Amino acid sequence: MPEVPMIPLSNYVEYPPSEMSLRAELLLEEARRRRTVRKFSDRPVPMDVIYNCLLIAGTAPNGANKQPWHFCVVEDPEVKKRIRIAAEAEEVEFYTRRASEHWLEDLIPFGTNADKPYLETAPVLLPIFARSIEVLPDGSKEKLYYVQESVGIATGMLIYALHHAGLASLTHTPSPMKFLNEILDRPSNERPFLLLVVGYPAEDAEVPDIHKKPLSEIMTYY
Ligand code: IYR
Repeated sequence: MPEVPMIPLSNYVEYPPSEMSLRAELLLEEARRRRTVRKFSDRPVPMDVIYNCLLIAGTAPNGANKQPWHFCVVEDPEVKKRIRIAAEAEEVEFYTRRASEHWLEDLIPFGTNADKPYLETAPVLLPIFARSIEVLPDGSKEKLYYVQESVGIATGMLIYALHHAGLASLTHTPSPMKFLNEILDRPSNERPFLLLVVGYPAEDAEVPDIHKKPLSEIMTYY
């Protein structure tokens, strides 16, 4: 094995068990306050918050540290409008033809339909791309590893960072999302992963009355 340069793990912080318990409890409380929002205010958000949250997402563990993600930040109303028009066209197809009866039934509690006004109302759209192939400066191509997992973890961290900072978000996944490459001029080795809608909730925002499973249903202890 070749010798590789390593540095000491210097930033790790250990908390006494009682403090650890409290930190986990407080974080759970905060996590339970997070709700996906579908009605946004048009109030602008502090952009430094968005940029720091993206940097937090960029700290995600990922395959061979290739960091196979790219985040677009869309504030331009014209670009938002183009995204809305293209997304709604896909959603009309989804709701009228592509989705199975079963899928449409499962969506009833959420009250969703093909109208996506929030794609224009919300102050910031964050289209997230996954880079499955790296194009090197000499034009040669390299396959990347665990791309879905890596970008999924980064996106989860982004959603939580935004929530922690006090912003609401919506994970929007029109399918297919190829139109994002065209509108945002992203290269073909980047695949649209998810479109995160970000802002303050509208004053009259409502959320579905849904609940998360208890530990006994999501965990098995051995
Ligand atoms: N992409 C569609 C449909 C949709 C699908 C699932 I699964 C959801 O959890 C919510 C919506 C839409 O955004 O309406």
